[in-house]
Amino acid sequence: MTGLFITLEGPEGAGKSTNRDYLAERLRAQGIEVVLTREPGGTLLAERIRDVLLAPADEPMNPDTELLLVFAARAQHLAEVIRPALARGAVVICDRFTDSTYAYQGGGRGLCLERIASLETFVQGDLRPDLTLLFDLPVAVGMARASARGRLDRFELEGHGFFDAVRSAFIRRAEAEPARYHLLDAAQPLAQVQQNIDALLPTLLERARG
Ligand code: T5A
Repeated sequence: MTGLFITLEGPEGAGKSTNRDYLAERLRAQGIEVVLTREPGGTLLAERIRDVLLAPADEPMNPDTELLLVFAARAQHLAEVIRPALARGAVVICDRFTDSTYAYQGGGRGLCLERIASLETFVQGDLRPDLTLLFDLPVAVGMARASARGRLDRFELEGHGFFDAVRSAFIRRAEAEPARYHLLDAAQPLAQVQQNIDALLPTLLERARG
């Protein structure tokens, strides 16, 4: 039995966490087992790596260190949570996954995409998301939402140029793989975004039930 692996991607403040919970509720209401998780994080050890990645620090983090920490957390997360859940047939909904690495470490930091791709294969083998919902919105709108929550993390302290590059990288990936990605306009009111998610439910249920 193999489950369904759904990832939610997009820039800061796009509504991924809000809609991750919404989608999980809708699927659970239909009797589907859903495992909700996030990256970086998802296990005790991976959450400790997340803390290192997100905490602003006096010593600048080398971009290669950042990349390796992201994949170290992912290796733990895959082994402890994602692979076992998929093996028992659950739907895994993950708030960010490797598309974020391509967007932030590749687009934002400018790291070589081939290097990211080789780590992806090393850590994941041939496991890739079945479906990725990309919540797209203008950088300024997302940053305003994220800032309204208060203290900014190490990534959120980056400037607009960084986030423009992140957003463009996500869009390029969605255009390159239209069968896997579903693009959502996350600048719309939440009720409208959730109506658009509801429209996907029949297909998701069909795929989740195999
Ligand atoms: N990272 C991660 C990497 O660099 N490489 C990687 O490989 C990975 C996996 C993680 C950071 O790590 C980096 C990227 C990130 O910088 P995070 O906290 O998981 O950080 O991610 P963030 O994007 O920072 O999380 P946010 O909470 O900021 O964004 P969300 O989850 O997209 O947004 P959400 O749902 O929390 O909503 C934010 C606010 O907006 C409101 C919500 O109510 C909330 O107040 N909102 C809306 N308001 C109006 N209209 C709508 N449509 C709204 N949708 C939500």
